[in-house]
Amino acid sequence: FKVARVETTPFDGQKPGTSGLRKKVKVFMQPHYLQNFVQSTFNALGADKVRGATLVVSGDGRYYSKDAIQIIIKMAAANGVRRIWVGQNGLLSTPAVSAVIRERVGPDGSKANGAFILTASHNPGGPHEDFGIKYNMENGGPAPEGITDKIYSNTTTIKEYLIAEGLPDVDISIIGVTSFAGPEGQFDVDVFDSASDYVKLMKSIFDFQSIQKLLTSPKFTFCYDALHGVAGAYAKRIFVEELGAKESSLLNCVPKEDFGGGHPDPNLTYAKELVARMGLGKTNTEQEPPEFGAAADGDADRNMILGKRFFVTPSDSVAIIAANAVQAIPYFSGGLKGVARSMPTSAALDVVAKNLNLKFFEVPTGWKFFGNLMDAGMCSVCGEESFGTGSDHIREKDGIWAVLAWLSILAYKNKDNLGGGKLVSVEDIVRQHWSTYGRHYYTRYDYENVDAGGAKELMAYLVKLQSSLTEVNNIIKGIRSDVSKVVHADEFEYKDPVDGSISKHQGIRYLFEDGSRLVFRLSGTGSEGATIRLYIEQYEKDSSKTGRDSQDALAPLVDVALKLSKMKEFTGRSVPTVIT
Ligand code: VG1
Ligand code: CO
Repeated sequence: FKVARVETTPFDGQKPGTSGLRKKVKVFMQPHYLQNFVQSTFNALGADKVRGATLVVSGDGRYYSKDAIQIIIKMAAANGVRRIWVGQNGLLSTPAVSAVIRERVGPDGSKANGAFILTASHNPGGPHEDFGIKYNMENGGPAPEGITDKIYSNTTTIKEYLIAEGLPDVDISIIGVTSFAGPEGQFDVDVFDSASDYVKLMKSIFDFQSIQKLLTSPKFTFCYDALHGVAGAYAKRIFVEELGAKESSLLNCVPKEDFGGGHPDPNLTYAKELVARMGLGKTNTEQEPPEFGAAADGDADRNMILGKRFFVTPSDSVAIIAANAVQAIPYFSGGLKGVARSMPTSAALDVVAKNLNLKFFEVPTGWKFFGNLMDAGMCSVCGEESFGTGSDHIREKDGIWAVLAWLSILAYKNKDNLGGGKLVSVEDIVRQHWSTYGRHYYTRYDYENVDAGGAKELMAYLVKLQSSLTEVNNIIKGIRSDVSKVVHADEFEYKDPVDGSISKHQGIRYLFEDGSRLVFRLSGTGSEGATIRLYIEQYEKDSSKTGRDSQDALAPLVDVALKLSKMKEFTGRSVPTVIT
């Protein structure tokens, strides 16, 4: 092949958000749009990092992925990349990409230097929905802000990109290496099995035998919903083939370009089928719900954990995993190096860290902030309230890992019960945790796709309000008398303890005297309009009061949050799009 230089002009708005660039497919399909972003990434990395490199290119298989992969292969070849690794059919979950970068050794002994991940995660897919792309580094984690800022600035000045001419499309459905001759030597495209590296890693972390005993016990029933995302490519291999779960326990496990028309977001609103099966929906299933249910998002880095008629909040989930990891998961048997959560995530993990005397960190929203801590050996387990949980086995959150962690805890708690005796359920584990550590009542209100101007004004109003706590408390007193008072308010700012970098404007916090919190943030993953997220939390230490319904318990704080922020006035919405 030959290298062609193609003239181009910048597109507005190619700024990577919380996790890469996400736009409507139609936007991505404009001539040069994807190319500009990819070339801007190569330029941000620098020729010395790109020449001779081995890069992974794959994703959750959403609509436009196959075309995008061919374009990226040709641009990589033209920019002097030595090898491209592609998961079969272009499928690799986000955690699997991270694992492949860190663990896979190519047929010629090569290791990967980075990856383009093609996903818009939990956003819907299809010709009229979203596409996305992000770059991950040599440690397997998302590019840090220093790089994403550089990529963005390159997109505003780009004049040309390089692409291989005369390089045929590569058949990514067939496993094997195809070699091409370029002006600077050989260029290889290596198509490999999407699951095997990831499965191997999971087997090195968990005790598959004890999980298998649980999953095949007649006492235990299991259900996993991939919402037609890429998790399906792993679920069958791991849960059915390795661990002996029944095929019928898999729901929506065939990856589809449009996720079957659904919204591949594992929460109580969008994972309807699973929620109904678990006995949580309004529809009464005649069958007894399974003991355990879980779901994943499009790129399989998120997880929702459910018990029979029981929802585990993600903030509780990470705390419970941290509290049990050393006993239940062989990978952690030597102890935890530390734990971390994102700022809006509830403080349930803080209490565990304090009790177990573990290092603890609070970082801004988005997985990229955990990577530095993990690379420095300061953090083993971390999580976000947004259904993200993971550990230092990779540098992304990991949906299937979280399910295996919960199955490990269940297997451990039931190791003497599977023959006779009552099964310790998901709900038992959570209630036990609350009675030991107290409970953080928690809810998140999302106002999706609101007018961007109104959303900005709301945030500006809240920042301004913070300057007088007296005024804030006067307003609150006028709303309700059964809510404690605000003792501190700020915009969250983070100084990375490893490299000293500072991230500002990471959300507005109102902290109350009794430990309650209200947090307001604008989403950085949407592709249109703005999404406001409101996070509401209240701590209850008294174990006789930890069993309430969370929406009831939080009603006074919700009332305060909505009135204090003038949510309805600014957004025109009287109800949120999603409540979790
Ligand atoms: C959301 C979540 C955040 C998560 C991010 C990426 O970001 O709140 O916790 O890390 O999505 O997850 P935002 O900016 O929209 O609030 V994923 O599964 O979309 O890669
Ligand atoms: Co995701």
